[in-house]
Amino acid sequence: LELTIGIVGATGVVGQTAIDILTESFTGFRVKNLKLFASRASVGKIINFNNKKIQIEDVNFESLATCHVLLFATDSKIALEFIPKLAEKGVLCIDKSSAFRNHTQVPLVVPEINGELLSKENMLNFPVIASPNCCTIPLVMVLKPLYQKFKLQRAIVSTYQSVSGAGRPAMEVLTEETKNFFSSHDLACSKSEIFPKSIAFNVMPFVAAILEDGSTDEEAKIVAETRKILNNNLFPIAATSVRVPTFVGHGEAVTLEFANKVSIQEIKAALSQISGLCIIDALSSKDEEFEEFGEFVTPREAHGKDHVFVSRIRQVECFENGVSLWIVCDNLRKGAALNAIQMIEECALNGTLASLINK
Ligand code: 2RA
Repeated sequence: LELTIGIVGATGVVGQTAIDILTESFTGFRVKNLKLFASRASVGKIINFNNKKIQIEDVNFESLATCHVLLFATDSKIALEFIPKLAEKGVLCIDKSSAFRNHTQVPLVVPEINGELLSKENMLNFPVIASPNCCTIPLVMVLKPLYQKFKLQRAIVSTYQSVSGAGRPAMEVLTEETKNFFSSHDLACSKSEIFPKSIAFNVMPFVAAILEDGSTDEEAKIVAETRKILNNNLFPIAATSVRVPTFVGHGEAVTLEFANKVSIQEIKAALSQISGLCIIDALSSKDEEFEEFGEFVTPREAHGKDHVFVSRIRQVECFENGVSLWIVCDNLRKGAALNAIQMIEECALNGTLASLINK
């Protein structure tokens, strides 16, 4: 399929990662035209894509409606304003914001886990797909197969989220605060435009806003989205989201409780069936690409990679059948842009896009 693809929010870190990924080749579709949309400050800027120069346009309905597929890497406000009208025109809209994630008619998709939701029957009426939060994506790639196979009863998650999750300005804050420390040895814990306290040489149990029940917005998203993807609105899960001074790559420490005893070998066997997921520990055999990772993977090593990596799988005694593990992935790639682009691939291969185009 030859597609005109648009990226809304093209100058942000997720938008730029999507542009980079789209230079690669895919099964089922080819990018015939790429259209880039961003806020007024970036309009007219030129971006190179596959030896073509593309000028950034403002976010306007007429031009958006000429695309076959749109990837929204914007805030919820823009997504809510444009997506319903574009979907009505038959444009496949993939939304990276949280605007539609809890919408009952909109599938929340990680293609390796529940890509079957992107069937023609599901998508033709309202062609909108939500991509989960950057912590939910790697988490459900581990949880869903274990939930289906071994009666997973409970999950406790602590995240270690890099600053790129809060966008490029947050990466600049970390750089500036780090430089200031080395030039003035100033360790005052001061507020910035992005973070309520210093992020350099610090960690913050505070991602996004605090809600009435004392949890944060990010924690509530991880809980609600995981439950939606597991198809169990009551699944017992607790999340603590922590911002750490790393640039790219989110880590998650996860403890699970199963109804029955499950061996580490059984867990590894179940996870090794999931494409895009890679177990790295001292005992599992590794393909050559990941040999240098040794016994565990860190966010810096995951940066630029497409896989979700799982390390440190071990039995723990806090529950009768408890298992703990460590997950890491590139939050801008599989946690955001790559997950969205894999949905285009899925919709090209399963005939959804062809039906939308011929509608
Ligand atoms: C963060 N999860 O890391 C958010 C980005 N969507 O801040």
